[in-house]
Amino acid sequence: MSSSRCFIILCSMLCVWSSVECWSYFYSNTTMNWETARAWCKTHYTDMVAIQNQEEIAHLNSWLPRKRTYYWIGIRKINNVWTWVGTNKSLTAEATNWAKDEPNNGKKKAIVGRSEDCVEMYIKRETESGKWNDERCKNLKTALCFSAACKHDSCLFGECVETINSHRCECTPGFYGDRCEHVVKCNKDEVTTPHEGGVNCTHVHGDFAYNTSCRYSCEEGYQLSTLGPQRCSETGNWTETSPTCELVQCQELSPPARGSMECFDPLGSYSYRSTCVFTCDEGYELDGSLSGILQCESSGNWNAPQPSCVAVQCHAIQDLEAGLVSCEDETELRFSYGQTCSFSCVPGYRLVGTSIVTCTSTAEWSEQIPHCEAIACQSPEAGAHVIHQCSESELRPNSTCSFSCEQGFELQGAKTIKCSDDGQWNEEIPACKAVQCAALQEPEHGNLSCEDDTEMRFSYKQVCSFSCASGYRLVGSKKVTCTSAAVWSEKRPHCEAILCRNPEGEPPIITACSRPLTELGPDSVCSFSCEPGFELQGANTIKCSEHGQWSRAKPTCKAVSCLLLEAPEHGHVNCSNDEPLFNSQCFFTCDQDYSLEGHELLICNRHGNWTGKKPTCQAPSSRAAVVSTSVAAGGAALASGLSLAVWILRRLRQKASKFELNSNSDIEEPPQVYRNSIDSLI
Ligand SMILES: *[C@@H]1O[C@H](CO)[C@@H](O)[C@H](O)[C@H]1NC(C)=O
Ligand SMILES: *[C@@H]1O[C@H](CO)[C@@H](O)[C@H](O)[C@H]1NC(C)=O
Ligand SMILES: *[C@@H]1O[C@H](CO)[C@@H](O)[C@H](O)[C@H]1NC(C)=O
Ligand SMILES: *[C@@H]1O[C@H](CO)[C@@H](O)[C@H](O)[C@H]1NC(C)=O
Ligand SMILES: *[C@@H]1O[C@H](CO)[C@@H](O)[C@H](O)[C@H]1NC(C)=O
Ligand SMILES: *[C@@H]1O[C@H](CO)[C@@H](O)[C@H](O)[C@H]1NC(C)=O
Ligand SMILES: *[C@@H]1O[C@H](CO)[C@@H](O)[C@H](O)[C@H]1NC(C)=O
Ligand SMILES: *[C@@H]1O[C@H](CO)[C@@H](O)[C@H](O)[C@H]1NC(C)=O
Ligand SMILES: *[C@H]1O[C@@H](CO)[C@H](O)[C@@H](O)[C@@H]1NC(C)=O
Repeated sequence: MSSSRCFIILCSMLCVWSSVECWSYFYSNTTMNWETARAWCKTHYTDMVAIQNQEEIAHLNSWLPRKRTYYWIGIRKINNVWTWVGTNKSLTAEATNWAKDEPNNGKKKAIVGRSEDCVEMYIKRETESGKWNDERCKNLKTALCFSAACKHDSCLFGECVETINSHRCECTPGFYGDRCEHVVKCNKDEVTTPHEGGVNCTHVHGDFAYNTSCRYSCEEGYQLSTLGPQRCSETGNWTETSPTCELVQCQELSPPARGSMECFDPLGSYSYRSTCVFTCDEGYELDGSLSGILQCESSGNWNAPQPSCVAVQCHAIQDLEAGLVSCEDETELRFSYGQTCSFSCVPGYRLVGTSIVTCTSTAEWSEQIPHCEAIACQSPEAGAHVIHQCSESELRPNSTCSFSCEQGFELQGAKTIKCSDDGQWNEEIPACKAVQCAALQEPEHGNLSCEDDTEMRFSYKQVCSFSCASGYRLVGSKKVTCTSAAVWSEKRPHCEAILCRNPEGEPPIITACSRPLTELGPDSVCSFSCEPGFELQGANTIKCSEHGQWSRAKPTCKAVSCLLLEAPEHGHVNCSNDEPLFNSQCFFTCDQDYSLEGHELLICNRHGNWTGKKPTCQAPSSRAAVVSTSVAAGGAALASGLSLAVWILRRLRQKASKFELNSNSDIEEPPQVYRNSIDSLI
């Protein structure tokens, strides 16, 4: 169909009045499939018809001629969605105009599987005239085209809307006018420049017109009262009233616990440029932050987190060697200011130093940290003569030391001492004392003298000596020594009176002493005599010497005896005793025919002399007896003088054992006169 078949009904009037081009419909004089129909529309006109309202449908139904195959319109199923191909907008429910039971995708015609993706419009049909039906796109139908009235510059700031045989402009908000050529303006005076700030407006469509956007800014430390930009809206109102610049506020601060805070606010409290200085109480210090000064920054933030005051920390205390630390607080704050820790030692150790320390405000402990020291007793200082031995090198509690003494000494005190838990010996350290022998007394009649005259004089190794008064002598050891066994080396001596032995003898000796026989001390004298018939042999007097010895030997008594008489020649003698002792009688007889001349009986007298001369036996003729008797008497006298001469002679010769007396005396006495027939005959 050619463009000449343009129907101008209302359009002609409108077009003239508004001097815009008209919206017109055209249709082909042949049938073709949908694709070809669309291409044909686009080649000769604007596009296939897009049905916009019922009014338009009614217009077409009345205006178009009836065709058996009806008309293709600009709706097609794309991706299963019915879409206006001209605008690529999907078909809305209210805009649909389907015939009854349509779209059915061809089910009624039983061509199952062949999709009916294109739309035809019934024109001048008996029923359902002006309604839509889905059809296969390959079918041949009349193309229904339109020619748009809107050109690209029909509306400046709006959408050109096609109307039947005309068009109109729908202005975008903010614009008005037939061609949307006018822009809405906002009140310029409402844009006020804030104190401490500025404003910068960007004009898109004209000064302070729609979409003019004003950006505000503030000096450092100030912030806008509103956040969003101020824009001129399509109603000509500003979206926002002009903001003000407000001083930046930082978060309010509070003084820290255990500390204080002082702030300097040049602009406002806790505001930009405010400075707060934090200080801590004694014993506390700022935690972590480098400085205690906080400044409010233009960002509204403090330059550092608010510091807190923490207790100063004393250095950590380690457990003691052999000891324990126990702190009041067992948390990690146990070494902080004001905290106390106490110390103890394990058994056997004692604390040296304080038992409790407190962390001071200067972060130092109040006292030096103590240490545990092994409890030890001092090595016992043993005195002289002490031998000791201890159980260990180190004298710990329960260690023992045993003591003994050198020989001759005895322990004074405990034999064993033990180190107590407090490091003291449980007993005094013993000493060794020389053993003591029994105290010595002076002997009776004597004196005692010891080497040492102190009280130690009877101790071990001491020597004491004894002496006796004159006239006494010591019996026993003169010196005694005290031995290690505490006994004296010797028995104690005693003083004994010096006495001479009792010289008294058995009869016939008779003793007479100057003093009683039991008291014959030095210078005592004893003299001796003999009973009759005996004669004393030796010194008759002896003297007791100062040593208790007699000056000479005790004399003896010798029985007096006469010369043994032999029988005379031719005669016999008959003596009463075998020995011619005192009172012995000898009776002489003569042989027959011989006559006795002289005493027939001789008696031994007390001087050892026979009472007469031994008789003779005379032959019957002999008569001279009387004369010889007298001669014999004279001869005896002569013999006495002779023996004296012999003694003198012996003295001269210095030797004559025959005459020595039975005596140890050096006192020479005159020789005794012995009655001996041989001697007498010398
Ligand atoms: C139909 O259109 C063809 C070409 O588009 C044209 O040649 C022909 O004359 C037209 N027929 C009628 C009856 O208008
Ligand atoms: C039409 O619209 C669909 C989705 O709405 C899109 O995928 C497609 O590309 C469009 N076609 C054209 C030619 O703009
Ligand atoms: C406004 O913006 C322009 C360009 O960005 C800039 O040069 C100017 O300084 C701004 N003025 C203010 C007050 O922000
Ligand atoms: C106006 O501004 C708004 C928001 O910036 C934007 O979405 C819109 O497209 C603008 N309109 C015009 C006509 O400039
Ligand atoms: C601004 O907006 C208000 C309320 O939305 C309206 O009453 C007023 O008329 C508008 N002013 C202008 C100039 O359009
Ligand atoms: C010492 O001995 C007693 C008793 O045997 C014991 O209880 C104590 O623990 C000991 N002391 C040490 C320091 O060994
Ligand atoms: C004992 O000794 C003292 C002093 O030496 C002396 O005077 C005294 O006579 C002595 N006694 C005897 C009994 O020896
Ligand atoms: C000696 O005399 C005694 C009496 O005196 C006498 O008995 C004795 O017979 C005499 N002996 C001799 C041998 O004559
Ligand atoms: C014997 O005795 C002594 C003394 O005792 C006389 O001196 C002597 O003369 C006497 N002799 C005789 C023979 O009688």
